[in-house]
Amino acid sequence: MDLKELGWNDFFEKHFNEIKTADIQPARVTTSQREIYCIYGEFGELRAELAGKLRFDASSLSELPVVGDWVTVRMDRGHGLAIIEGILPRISKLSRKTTGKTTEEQVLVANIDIIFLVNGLDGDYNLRRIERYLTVAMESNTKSVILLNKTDVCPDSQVKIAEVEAVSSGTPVCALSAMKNEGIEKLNEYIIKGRTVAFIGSSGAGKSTIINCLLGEERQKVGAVREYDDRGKHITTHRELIILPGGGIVIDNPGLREIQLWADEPALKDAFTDIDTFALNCKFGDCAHAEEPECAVRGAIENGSLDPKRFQGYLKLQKELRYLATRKEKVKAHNAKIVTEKRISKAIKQIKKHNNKYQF
Ligand SMILES: Nc1nc2c(ncn2[C@@H]2O[C@H](COP(=O)(O)OP(=O)(O)OP(=O)(O)O)[C@@H](O)[C@H]2O)c(=O)[nH]1
Ligand SMILES: [Mg+2]
Ligand SMILES: [Zn+2]
Repeated sequence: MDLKELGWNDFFEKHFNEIKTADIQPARVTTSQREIYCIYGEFGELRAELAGKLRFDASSLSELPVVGDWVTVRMDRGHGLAIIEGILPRISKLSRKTTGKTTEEQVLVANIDIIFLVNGLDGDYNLRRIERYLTVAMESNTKSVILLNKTDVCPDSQVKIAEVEAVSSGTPVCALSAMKNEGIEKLNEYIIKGRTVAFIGSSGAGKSTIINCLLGEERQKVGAVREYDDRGKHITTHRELIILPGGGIVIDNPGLREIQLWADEPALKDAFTDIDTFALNCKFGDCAHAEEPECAVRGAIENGSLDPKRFQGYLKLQKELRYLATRKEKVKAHNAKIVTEKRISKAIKQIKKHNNKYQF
């Protein structure tokens, strides 16, 4: 397989050339399940495992390969396996905070060119959730498109499109019906040979159905949503990178139960450009838009230019991001300690090895 068709470009080439040796080659991760990977390279498709050193040296989850990563591999011909020795730097990544109490980054997918934020126009429709997804996507160094799927079950899709455009901060909005195969052609503008599109959204929004439309076959399993609330049943269970017949690359993702933010405050500003613009006219540069006099953001709410629910949503995300920032600082200090300990243990091992060598 030609690497360019898999998304290889000058950026990866440059980094690969810096570490190139005769027995390693680049490959792209297409699936990853419990540390068993599937990779594509010039050799075709192979199963791969992590080299012990890569796992040992990783100081966090985000340093392990994910779907979309370009990795360097060595062939273990005896076992018909490839061994992943390293990860090439990522051009982009889409991350969330891991679920649960730990403050750790979970990279969902790497090296993506576009994110399709997929929403159903049925019971899945939720403006506040779209704003949350947008904030996550703004952090990723990637362009996004908001897809509003299931126009066939929505009598007022034009109204919904306008509502979403009003909160999308310039991110394009595309309405379609995957079931009726209507509007799919609008996606061709973004699906380009050698470029990678990640599909993100809640379960049941129709990610796999859209991918099947693009593939022209029922490759991805799809499943009905619950009748009483239109929620999906988590039919897709693992991420997968798929090459379309026309050459575009898509990544199907399992529906996200929750997407906790892993972002910094500039991402919030990018997702709420209107509030950021109103704030320029607040009397105080550091206005929190609470009790301060001459607050242009509160003024915008009063004169109807800003929906108070949108502002409440913004404040909630801002609070979450600020809390995350303080947690991140603590974790950073803790991780630095672990790295130092690992270095010391490595140095001790080397000294012991050296001493053994010269013992008679
Ligand atoms: N009415 C209607 N139903 C659709 C449309 N697209 C998908 N569906 C249905 O929505 C349900 C969920 O579709 P999936 O493609 O499995 O959704 P998903 O986003 O991949 O869900 P997970 O894999 O669970 O994350 C299925 O019953 C689909 O047939 C559409 O355009 N209109
Ligand atoms: Mg699916
Ligand atoms: Zn203000």
